[in-house]
Amino acid sequence: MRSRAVTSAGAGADLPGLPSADRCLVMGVVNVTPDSFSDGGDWYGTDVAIAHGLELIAQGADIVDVGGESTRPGAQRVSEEEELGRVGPVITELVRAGVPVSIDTMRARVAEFALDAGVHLVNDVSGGLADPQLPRLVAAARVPYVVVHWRGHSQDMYSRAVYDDVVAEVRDELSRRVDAIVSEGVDPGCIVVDPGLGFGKRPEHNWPLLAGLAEIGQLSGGTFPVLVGASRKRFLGRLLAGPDGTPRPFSGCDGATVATTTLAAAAGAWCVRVHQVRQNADAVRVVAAWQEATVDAAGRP
Ligand code: PMM
Repeated sequence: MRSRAVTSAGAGADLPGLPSADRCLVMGVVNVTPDSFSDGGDWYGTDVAIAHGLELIAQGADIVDVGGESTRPGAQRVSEEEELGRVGPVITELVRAGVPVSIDTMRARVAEFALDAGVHLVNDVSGGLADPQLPRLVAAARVPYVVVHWRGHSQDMYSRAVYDDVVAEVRDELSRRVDAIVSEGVDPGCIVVDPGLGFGKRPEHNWPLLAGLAEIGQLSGGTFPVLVGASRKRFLGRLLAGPDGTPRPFSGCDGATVATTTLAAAAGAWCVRVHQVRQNADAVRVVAAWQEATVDAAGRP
């Protein structure tokens, strides 16, 4: 399939050390935690986590995101030692197996271990706010860095979920974070931005952000690739609530996740972060074929 130009939300962007494709990439999630929102406990153990990471690659993931700390609303933090003990052996083995690995952490020490082990990307859901040492470490390692919009830790994230214009505010706050991170030495060409769906956002805040993805990547310093993490999040369960208002459990939200992947890919997102890889990997390929046919149709006399 011929390559497309980089879009307003960064699809097709080449980031150092990561796979590049003429479509939206798929990041498969391995949460090595007992308490993550949708898969807590499923991959909580070194061997099951490694096997799951390899399985996600077999299903079509381009990158595997390994995390050892739950960020579900209300979650308490785990110690650094605990987090390292959960992710360390999993990262080491997946890197050894040749998997493009992302470390999902807010801690410099965990990122440092992961970078020494050879991870390809640092995914910091606090956008450099939780641990000020983290951006400098990423700058020295020269790896891609996902800067997520964040207003504080999960224990009380909803108290900060107040917006007049959520898209403009998320974009402005991300812009300030990107400026700060670049001033710490991170190469702008390594930065990916993420609106942080569900992080300090109520269900109604996530929809304008999904609809405004192209804007999210347009920051003061230029155009940045956009990562979207909508997979199985509560706002989907709320949308699909039963007649009595009970939210649909996450296990019934995979179809809705594929729909968000399709929309994000069509809007030009660089990558989607998902728990169920196969269907989402199919969806990004459908969007790429559709986009190519759209370009061809536009060129017809
Ligand atoms: N969401 C979660 C964890 N890590 N990383 C990025 N970049 N973007 C996200 O939206 C994101 C993330 C929480 O999801 P989970 O605990 O259900 O996997």
